[in-house]
Amino acid sequence: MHKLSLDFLKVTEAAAVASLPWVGTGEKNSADDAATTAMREMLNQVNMNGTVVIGEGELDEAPMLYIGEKLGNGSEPKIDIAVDPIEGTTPTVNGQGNANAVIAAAPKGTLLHAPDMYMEKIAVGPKAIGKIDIDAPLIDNIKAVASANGKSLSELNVYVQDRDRHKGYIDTIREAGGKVHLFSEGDVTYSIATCLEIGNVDMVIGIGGAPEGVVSAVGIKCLGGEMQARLLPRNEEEADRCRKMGLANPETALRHNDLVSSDDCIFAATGITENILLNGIKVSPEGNYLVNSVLLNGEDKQLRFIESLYLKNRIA
Ligand code: VTB
Ligand code: MG
Ligand code: MG
Repeated sequence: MHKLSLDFLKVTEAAAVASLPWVGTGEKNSADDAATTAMREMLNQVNMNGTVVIGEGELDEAPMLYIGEKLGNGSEPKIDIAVDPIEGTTPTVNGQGNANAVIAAAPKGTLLHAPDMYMEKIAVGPKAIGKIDIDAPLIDNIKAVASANGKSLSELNVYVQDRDRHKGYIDTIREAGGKVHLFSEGDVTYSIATCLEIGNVDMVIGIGGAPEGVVSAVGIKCLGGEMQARLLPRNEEEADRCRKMGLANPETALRHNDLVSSDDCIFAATGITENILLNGIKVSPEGNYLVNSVLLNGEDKQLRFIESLYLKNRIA
């Protein structure tokens, strides 16, 4: 499986390069279409029997990279794929930072199949594995992570997406003396950062997209951190969609292994616009693109930052 790493790198690079013309245009649909088309084209060239398990939507609502779509040339291995061609469409089309093209893959049957809905998530780095419990009160988790990371509560840096729905979390963290860092978009990047020595991210907590949750869980698995989650169906219809995907109790706690159960997994991300993990694509005066990516796999657990130069006359 890890032998396909470079193929997945090309997939996220293609999606990011295809997004670039849409940076700052305000055209969300066009940006997503361009990235999705490019990602799908590349995925179909990979030697694999792939199935989208986390995609751009369900069969009836997404024309490409929908859940259940078969990808690749059909040869072994059989792979589950989670995609987000643009993780951060809003910042992309608003010309702001925090957008990446991301993908995660793992052997068939080892990734959570989840609809596109909200999910509560906790992500921590390697020092805090075994210390979090999504069923426990947030205050207990904060204290456990501070202690595992060798910090006092006042030294703890918790990253939370800037949304009204997170007021309760923010108040609890601050009342406990912890530092809250609000970010506007892109919880995958911050979740991965919990495992790296950048930004001093001790913990990410909050409610975001379930697709982004599964993609993050793979990246964190590759880096030896931990993630736990809980799907949050907002009505019976959403709960039904979960059940149809095999989740008998949609609101049950999802431990890291429920999100991704194999170590033989791959995570790739390419920067579209600047973020704490990656530089955005830079265009040289000659029109060449400098493209930055991160490539992780759960087998050798190495972290690879890869810089590619897309020459002007080779850019589609
Ligand atoms: C979340 C988060 C993503 O969009 O899905 C968010 O996980 C959507 O939240 O990283 P809102 O509905 O509150 O806007 C991202 O930030 C970007 O896709
Ligand atoms: Mg997206
Ligand atoms: Mg997204």
